[in-house]
Amino acid sequence: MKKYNPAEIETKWQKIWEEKGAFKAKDFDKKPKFYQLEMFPYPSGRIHMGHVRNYSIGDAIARYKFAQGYNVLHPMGFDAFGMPAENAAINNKTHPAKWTYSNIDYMIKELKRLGFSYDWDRLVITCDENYYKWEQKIFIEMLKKGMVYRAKSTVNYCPTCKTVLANEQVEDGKCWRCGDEVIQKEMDEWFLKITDYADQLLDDMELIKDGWPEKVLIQQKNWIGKSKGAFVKFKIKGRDEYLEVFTTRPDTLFGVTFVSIAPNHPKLMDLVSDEQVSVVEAFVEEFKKVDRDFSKEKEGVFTGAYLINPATGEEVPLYAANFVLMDYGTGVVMAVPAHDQRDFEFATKYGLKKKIVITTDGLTNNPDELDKAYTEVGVLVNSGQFDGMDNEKAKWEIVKWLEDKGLARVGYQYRLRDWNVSRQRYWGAPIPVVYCPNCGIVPEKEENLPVRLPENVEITGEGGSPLAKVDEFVNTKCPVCGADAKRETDTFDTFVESSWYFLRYCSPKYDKAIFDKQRADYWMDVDQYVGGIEHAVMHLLYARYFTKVLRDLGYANSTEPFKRLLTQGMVIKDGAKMSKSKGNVVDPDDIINQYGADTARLFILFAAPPEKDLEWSDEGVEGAYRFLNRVWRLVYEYKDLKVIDIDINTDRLKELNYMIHSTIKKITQDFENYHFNTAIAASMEFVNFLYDFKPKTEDENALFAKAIEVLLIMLNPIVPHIAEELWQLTGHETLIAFEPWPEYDESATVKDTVTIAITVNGKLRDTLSLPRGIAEDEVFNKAKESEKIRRHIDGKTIIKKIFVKDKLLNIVVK
Ligand code: ANZ
Ligand code: ZN
Repeated sequence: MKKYNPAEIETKWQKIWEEKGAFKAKDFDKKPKFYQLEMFPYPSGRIHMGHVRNYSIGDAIARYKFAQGYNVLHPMGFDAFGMPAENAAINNKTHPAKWTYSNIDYMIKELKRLGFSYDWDRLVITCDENYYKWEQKIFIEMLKKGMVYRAKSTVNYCPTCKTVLANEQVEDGKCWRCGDEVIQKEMDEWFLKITDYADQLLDDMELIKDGWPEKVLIQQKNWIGKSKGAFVKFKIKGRDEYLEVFTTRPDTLFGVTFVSIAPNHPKLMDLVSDEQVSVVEAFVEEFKKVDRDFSKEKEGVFTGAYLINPATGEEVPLYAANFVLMDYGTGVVMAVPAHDQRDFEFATKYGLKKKIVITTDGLTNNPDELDKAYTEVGVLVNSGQFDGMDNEKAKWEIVKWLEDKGLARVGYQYRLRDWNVSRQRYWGAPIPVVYCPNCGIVPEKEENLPVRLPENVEITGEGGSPLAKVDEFVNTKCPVCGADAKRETDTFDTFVESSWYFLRYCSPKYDKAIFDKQRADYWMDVDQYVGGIEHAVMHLLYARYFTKVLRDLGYANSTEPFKRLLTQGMVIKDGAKMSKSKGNVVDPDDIINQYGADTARLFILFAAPPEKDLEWSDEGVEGAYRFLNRVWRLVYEYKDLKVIDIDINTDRLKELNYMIHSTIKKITQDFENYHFNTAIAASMEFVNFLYDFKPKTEDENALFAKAIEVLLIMLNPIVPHIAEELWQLTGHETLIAFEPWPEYDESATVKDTVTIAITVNGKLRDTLSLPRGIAEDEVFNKAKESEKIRRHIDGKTIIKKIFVKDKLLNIVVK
C-alpha cells in the first residue's frame, strides 16, 4: 500500500484542476446557477487562519453545489487599495504598487495550495486600473444624477493616520485603525447621498431577513437609526420668524421651559441679543476647540433671545448648548427638563424652570421634588385640553392639533449620515473630477478614464494628499472648455471598491461598461455570502446601497446583492483571537507543510460550527490527519471492489444499506444547513462502521464498493485532494468534483425493515424491503413504482387489495 502523501497528491490535483479549467463558471449555462462568494482579502502579505476558515466554508458550499449540478460562480480577488500599502512604502521604501502586487502573487499561491475551487479567470484586483476606471465611471454617473455632492463639513480626522474618517470608522471617539483620538476638522469633501436610500435600506431587509443573521440586520437597523417624531415651529419673540425643532416627544410640548440650539448653528449669532454677544462668542470659540464628545460636561449660555411655545403661548429662553448636534434634526431642541434627563441636568445646573406634564401614580406634582427626569409612560397633566390622555396617544393628537395651525408636522430623522468618500491618501482610486476656473466642478470625460494614479509620488505620511504634490497630475485641462484646470487630489475611501466588486466578478474583463448587464442579471444575486461579522455595518451596508444605486442607474436588476449571509466566528488560540499582537498566530503554511491542505480544511470545518468561534488545537489537527490516514487505508484495502446492483436480502446487507442511506441523509441535511462539523462527525462514524464491517460475500463486496463511493463524494467538498486521489484509485476516470451528490432512499434510512411480498392475483411478482409497520396505501404506492408489478396491473382495474401487515399485499385485478 502506498502511504498517504498529501504534498504529492495535493499538487497533482491542483495542477489537474487548473489544466482542465475545472471550476470555470459558464455564463448563461442552462443549469441553475449558484453564486458563492466569500469576502475578498486585503493583500496584507500572507493568508491567515481567519482566511482559511472563511474560504474553507465557502469552498465546502461551492463544491457541494457543483455536486448538486449547479453552474457555480465562485470567484476570488483582492481588496487592494488602502493604508497599509502606504505605510509599508514609508517604512520599507517600496512602492505601494510593488508591495501590493508581490503580496497578491504570494497570496494567490497560498490560496491555490489550499485547493479552493475558484474560477481564477475572474480574478479582480481593485487597484488595477481596469477596475478603478469603472469605479470612477460609477462616481461620474452618480454625480450627473445628483447622488453625490461636495460640501464643506466638519469631518472626523485622525492626526495619526493623517486622514479623514467616516463616522463608521470612529469607535468611541477613536480611530478604528490605530485607536488614537479623533479630532474635528473643516474640509471640502465628497459625499455620497446614502441617506436618500435610508428607507430602502430598512424596508428591503424584509427581502433578506430569512437568509441573514438577525444580529447583522439589527446592527444595520440601529445604524440607520430611524426615529419617528415631529417638527414643531417656535416663533421668535419680536420677529415674524420661526425656529423649528425636531422632537420624538411632542406629548411633552406643554412642558417645554427653554430651547437649546447648536453652537455652530448658522442662525445663532443673528439671534443673539447685544448684551449676550461676547458671552456667546466666547462659548462658540471654546466649542470649536474640543470635539463633540457626549460624555463631556453639558454646558450652555443664554442667547438673550426668547421663543414662543406654540402650545402654551409662553415665552421660553433660547440657550446655545454644547450637546446639540448641528447635523441631526434641525440643530434646535425643545427642552423638557421634567421628562428628559439631559435637559433635567442642564436646567438644574443653570437654574431653569421645570414643568411636569406627564404623571403616574405616586409621582410628585412638584417639579422641585424630582431628583431625576420622569421618562416613563403616563397621562398628561398641565396640558390644557390634553389632560388625562395617555401620553402615547397624546404625541400624535398634539401634532394634529398644531398641524391645523401650520405649526407642526409628523417627520422622521435618521442617525445615518451621508457617506464621506474623500481620503487624503495616495493608494486609492483618484476621484475623477476637475476644478475649472470657468466651469467649476467638472467630471472627467469618459474617454479619458481612468484618471490614472501617477507612479512617481513621494509618500511621507505627512498631512495632505500626496497627489497634490505631483504637478503633472494636478495640472490638467478642463474637459469642457479646455482651460487650465486642476484635478481633485483626494482618493476614494477603499470601502467604495468593496461595494461593487461582486458585480464586476460577473464579467471581470468586460471593457465596454462597468460590467455586462446581461451577465450581471444572470449571476446576481449572490446566493451565499460568507465573511466576518466585523463587516456587519460598513461593508455590508455600503454594498447594499451601491447595488440599489446601480439598479437605479440602469446597470443591473438586483435590489439586494446578498440573498444569504453567513458570518463565521473567529479563530482563537489560548482563549484569544489569533493575531500578531497577541503572538498566538499559527501560520497556515506551516500546517500545510506538515499535514497538507486537506488536514487544515478538515480540522477547521470540524472544530466548530461555522458561526461559532473556533478554538485552535494542535491535537485537533493531529486527529484530522489521523482520520484522513484511516480513510486512505480503508479505501486502499478495498480499492478493487466494483459497484454492482444487488438484492438487499440478508441482515448484513440490510445493515450496510441502512448505514449508507442514513449517512447520506444525515450528511445531506447537515450540508443544507452548513453544519459541516456534524457532517464530518457522521462520516467518521461511517468510516468506523466500514472498518468493522469487513465484507465477506460477492454481494457484500458490491455494496461495500458503493459505500466507499458515497463516502468519497461526501468528503470531497471538505477534503477534495484526497477524495480525487482515492476516486481515481478506485477506478474512476472522471473528476469526483462533478460527481452527482448521492441520493438516499428514505425507506432504507429506517433500520427496522421487513420484506413484504407483493402478489398480483395471488402470484408473487416482487418483494419490497420497507419499514416495519408501514401502512397499506404506502406499500401500494411503493408497489406501483416497481416495474415488475406495473407490468401486471397497468391498464387493468383493481378490484380489491388484501393486506397482511408487514408480510403481504395481494392486488386483485381484472
Ligand atoms: C423633546 C424631548 C422631550 C425629547 C423628552 C426627548 C425626550 P432620537 O430618538 O435619537 O431621534 N434632539 C433632537 N435634535 C437634536 C440634536 N440636533 N441634538 C441633540 N438632541 C436632539 O432623539 C430625538 C430627541 O433628541 C428629540 O426629542 C430631541 O429631544 C433630541 F422628554 O424633544 B426630544
Ligand atoms: Zn472649463
